[in-house]
Amino acid sequence: MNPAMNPWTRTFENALIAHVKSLVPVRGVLTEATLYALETPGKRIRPRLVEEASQLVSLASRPSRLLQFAVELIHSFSLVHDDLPCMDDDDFRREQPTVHKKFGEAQALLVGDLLFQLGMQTMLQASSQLAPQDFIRGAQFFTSSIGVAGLIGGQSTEFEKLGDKMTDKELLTIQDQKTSALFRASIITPFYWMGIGESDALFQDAINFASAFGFAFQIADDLEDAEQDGKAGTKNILSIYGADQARLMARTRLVECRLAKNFSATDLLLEKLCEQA
Ligand code: GRG
Repeated sequence: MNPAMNPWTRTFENALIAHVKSLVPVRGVLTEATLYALETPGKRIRPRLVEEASQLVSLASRPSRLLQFAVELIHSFSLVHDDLPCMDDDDFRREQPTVHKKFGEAQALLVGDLLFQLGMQTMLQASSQLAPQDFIRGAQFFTSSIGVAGLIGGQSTEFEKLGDKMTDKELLTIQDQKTSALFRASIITPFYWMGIGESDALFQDAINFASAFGFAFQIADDLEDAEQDGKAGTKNILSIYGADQARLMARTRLVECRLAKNFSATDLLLEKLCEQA
């Protein structure tokens, strides 16, 4: 099943676009290019994880929705910047021309910046509906997942180590920061926003699931890449463990998580890890 086709995803996408239009009244190339980046058909896995984590902890629908928008805006920022010539230099994303191919490099850089700003603004909008202490703890966790120990830091270390002999441990840390950190933010921020912290067993279950999910997601993504363009020589989890062992580890780690069945994306991932067997 293409998750982009399910009704939840369609409703989410319509709501996201309406939300962004309400925040960006000025029309021009920057707005057009930003909407283009958001409208290309993504899987919307992270907001779906927010939705299901919110149900687990009974977070109200308004702050949950705002967090879903925020995480997708941040994810979109990272994709637009990651595609730039100075980064991964990709011409296509989601089978459509990348933002810099369609609108030029300078605008694409600014689109990424704007998506980042909109993500932060949106996350802040949830503050009025939450206890201040809970909001701040969640907001700190959320923003840390983007920063130096999160996706921006992971990307930077990857460039720093490029060409160097990266150790297995370094690679696993980079991938945890680049990929798992935003999944953890999607699942854990609702917990903090409901006043549930580290001392709670459910919180620990959620951390375990989020990290296992990130690990399995990265392996599924690497398997897909290997199938499509067989980037031999690139160090990744497959080159450490071998494809079969990596697939088995990912599946085992995921199904052993107590919360695995609470998140619909688990099945999607297990399906992907099987398809490629
Ligand atoms: C801060 C510039 C910058 C980059 C951060 C997230 C990231 C690092 C780079 C994106 C490229 C990449 C391969 C990241 C690993 C995570 C990943 C596979 C992202 C793609 O996520 P999907 O599959 O994408 O959820 P869709 O298109 O469905 O939204």
